[in-house]
Amino acid sequence: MITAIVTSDNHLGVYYARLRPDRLEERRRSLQRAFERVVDAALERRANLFLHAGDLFDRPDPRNAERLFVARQMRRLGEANIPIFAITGNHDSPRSYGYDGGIAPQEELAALDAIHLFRNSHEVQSRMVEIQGQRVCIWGMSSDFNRPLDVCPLEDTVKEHQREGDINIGLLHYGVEGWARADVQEPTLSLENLDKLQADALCIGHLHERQQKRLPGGAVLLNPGGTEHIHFGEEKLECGFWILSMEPGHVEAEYVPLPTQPMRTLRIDLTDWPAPPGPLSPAWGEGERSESEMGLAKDTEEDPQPEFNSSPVANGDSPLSPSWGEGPGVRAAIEEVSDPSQLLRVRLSGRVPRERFQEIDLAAIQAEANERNFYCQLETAELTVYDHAEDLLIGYGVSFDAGAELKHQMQCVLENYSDDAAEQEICHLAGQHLEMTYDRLTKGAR
Ligand SMILES: [Mn+2]
Repeated sequence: MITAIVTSDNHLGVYYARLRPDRLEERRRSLQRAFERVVDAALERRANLFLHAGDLFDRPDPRNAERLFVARQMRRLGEANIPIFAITGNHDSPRSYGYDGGIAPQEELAALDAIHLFRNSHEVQSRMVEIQGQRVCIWGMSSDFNRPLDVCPLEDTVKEHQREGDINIGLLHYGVEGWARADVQEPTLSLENLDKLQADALCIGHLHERQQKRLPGGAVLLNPGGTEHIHFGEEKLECGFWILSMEPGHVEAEYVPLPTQPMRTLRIDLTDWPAPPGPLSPAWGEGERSESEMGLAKDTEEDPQPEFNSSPVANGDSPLSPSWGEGPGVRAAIEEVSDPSQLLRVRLSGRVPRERFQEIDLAAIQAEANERNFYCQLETAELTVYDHAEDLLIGYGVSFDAGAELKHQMQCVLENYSDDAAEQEICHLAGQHLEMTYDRLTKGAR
């Protein structure tokens, strides 16, 4: 029996914005450890082949730390006489000829004869090796995501392809018809062309969900998926690698799962959360928050608590409510799911009036959640902010025009603060001055 270890999508060196530098290093180390476990398995099981289906690195120009790590792992395999065959994926292929001289990071290892790289991205290249008296043909084609989206990347090369060897194994890195998401626009391999290749096993990287399928011609189609969760949204996917056991006319695949760092997405819809105080209501912006404002006290005569699911539309007379930005609401929800070893994504969504949105201290929530977790990414892209007075849609997320926002706030103050003409005039002048100062200070910066 000939055995091969199949892995892909290790994404070594991946970067996370806003992850503390020491934790970023730790995270990158755990991605390395996942790949190291695959190499460990190859050594323990005395595999005959180590097959890599692309995206070993997260970038075409990995850091020296990742290059050194990979060199050491390849050396371990080399010392155990396990040959390595690899292709590049969309992440570790330069997207243009100018970028890094158009050279993939795997070329360095290939130049030192540590791996065999199928570097060509427009036709399948093959290599024959003899293992246990069998002629094993391994072929591959590196990925090129600049290809036309509507043509299977194998369309031209499949016509020339001849089956060779007693056992025939292919390496590719693209989405696969039926497995790829319909809404993602990228070149996709057709099952028809894959079947025409007459392989015994087809190892295809790229999609991070592990898959296995048998084609009509008998080939085993394998997608290893990742060896760690790379991006949020992948937390439910298994991580691991495949072990192929092959003899002529017979292929079996065993999936080996790998442990992962906890990852989670928490969705908080703010639409029906308790209403905020109306504009310029007594407690607005005043000193310390009382217990009742924090939502901790029972209802009182003069300060009744709104229902938890009360209307999000507030008016000037609305009662005081828990300040959900600062108070127990969002923070409690995050605290409940927090775990010091976890990568947490918090997705705020829903329709929220402007005043309530301004109450949320996003930076403070982000900072606290980052303390309670290994990492927290706070997202507001699904949050719709509107002006409840005009029911006017202001924007999505947090990227407003600060100048326009300032003017709108001044307008609100003018309308609500006082009926006295002299006071109104003072407010108006103050507003004009503020506006001019803002424009002067941000001139050229916008
Ligand atoms: Mn990929």
